[in-house]
Amino acid sequence: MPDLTLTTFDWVPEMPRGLVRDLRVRWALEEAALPYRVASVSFRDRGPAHFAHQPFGQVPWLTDGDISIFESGAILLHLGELSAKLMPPDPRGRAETMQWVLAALNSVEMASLPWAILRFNRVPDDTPGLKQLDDFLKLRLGHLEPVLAGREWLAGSFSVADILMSDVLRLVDLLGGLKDSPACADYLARATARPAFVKAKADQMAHFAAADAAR
Ligand SMILES: N[C@@H](CCC(=O)N[C@@H](CS)C(=O)NCC(=O)O)C(=O)O
Repeated sequence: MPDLTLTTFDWVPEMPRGLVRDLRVRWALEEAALPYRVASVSFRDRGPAHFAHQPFGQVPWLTDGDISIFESGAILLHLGELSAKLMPPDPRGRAETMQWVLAALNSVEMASLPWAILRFNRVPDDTPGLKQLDDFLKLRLGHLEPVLAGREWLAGSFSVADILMSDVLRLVDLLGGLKDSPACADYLARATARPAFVKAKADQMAHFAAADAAR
């Protein structure tokens, strides 16, 4: 049995609650019914022990015994090796899952995150670069749309690739970016209706609410 501890911040402001990326890891752990603990690290004071696990001073990271892994994509691939509910064990299924994990992070999130930062900050429509970022994201979503219209999940059965892709799309949707992408929106609705997502999100909200109560 693996010995899994997920580390996230002890507290964050209201805004990112429900979006902090420990949710991706919680979701995968809940899907696979793997037992795990949640540990906290200070949001305000990030010391050398934090940077030793996550060189950018961010969260999440996961320890599995004496192995420590940062980057949500790498953590989910590690968990995929532990459960067929997260990654099909056959070579074709593994390859498909891995390619979609990378596509979620390196093709879609790479376009969506800079867009989201500007949209979240409600910059004026004539902000230099905004139109290029809008167009870049639309291009990516336009290519994802027929893929998701033709299948329920990215790599055959539900996998860590779907956790990453739908979590990337969740932020786009919150900022109004899926209005012209009905298949992406339906996929996101399917993914976030899963009991494991619902529990993971509720657990993250409760974790930060408990920190408020303790302050
Ligand atoms: N590429 C990293 C990004 C991690 C990340 O952005 N973490 C955020 C929380 S969701 C964070 O720690 N933000 C605080 C900061 O950057 O100082 C991953 O996917 O794990």
